[in-house]
Amino acid sequence: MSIWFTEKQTENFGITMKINKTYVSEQTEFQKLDMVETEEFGNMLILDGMVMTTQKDEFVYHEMVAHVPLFTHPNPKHVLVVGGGDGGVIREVLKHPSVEKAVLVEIDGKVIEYSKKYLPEIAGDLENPRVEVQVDDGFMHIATSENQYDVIMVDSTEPVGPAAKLFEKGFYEGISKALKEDGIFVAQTDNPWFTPELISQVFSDVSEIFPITRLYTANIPTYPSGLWTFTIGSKKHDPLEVPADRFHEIETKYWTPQLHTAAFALPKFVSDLI
Ligand code: AG3
Repeated sequence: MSIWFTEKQTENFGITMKINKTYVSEQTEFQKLDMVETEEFGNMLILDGMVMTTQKDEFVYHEMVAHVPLFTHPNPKHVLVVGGGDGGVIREVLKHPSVEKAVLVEIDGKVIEYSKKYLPEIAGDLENPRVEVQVDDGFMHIATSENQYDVIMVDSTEPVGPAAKLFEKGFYEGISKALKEDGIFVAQTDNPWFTPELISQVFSDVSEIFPITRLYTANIPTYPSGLWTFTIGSKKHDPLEVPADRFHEIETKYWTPQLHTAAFALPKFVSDLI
């Protein structure tokens, strides 16, 4: 008998994977956390029934969250990751030698603990001396930071449960305050097939606060619809005007200098949302 996991991505549609082993299945202080081994995608972290990351396709999301804003900024030194307790974004951030300090503020310490144990190639860099890990509420961290960061990355879950307030306009206002005068932020903003209104809403909120607002996409097979979006808000630097010589050598599996720009070319039904 084999065991299958389904994430119901909408009321009527889901993704199903064969599970070889369940390592963890527990209710943390904040959410339901499952860590499993899948046959097709390796070990996988699930929060509140939603796929967060898998060993096989994690590189797409983590590279695209980190490298697009970090190459857009001419000299990112001080970086904040909100959420992202699996450590994947941090691993990519550390590939940029200009980054002196990367702060990770994750609300759920259990995500960090189990990622270190079952997703070591994703979480391995959380111990790096350039990284400061805080188990804390990212919303509060933002609300109490001023003029501190060059780049902020919001690596949240979906706008339900603990992450709901990370999709509100007030949060983006806080981010703007927490950023330095030429700061940039990026947030994962779900997919255009099942949550088009969310993309439109976030884009419109962010563009009321940041002079440069852009949407880009990446292909992530285990996320709803596979077509994932990211929204950038920037005070000064435009991700579409990065001088070619800024792209230094970096080891990646998805991101390339060509893709940095190409990711902003949107299908018509997606550009119609913004
Ligand atoms: N954070 C965004 C995951 C959203 C996936 N949504 C879903 N499966 N319904 C990913 C965390 C990776 N560091």
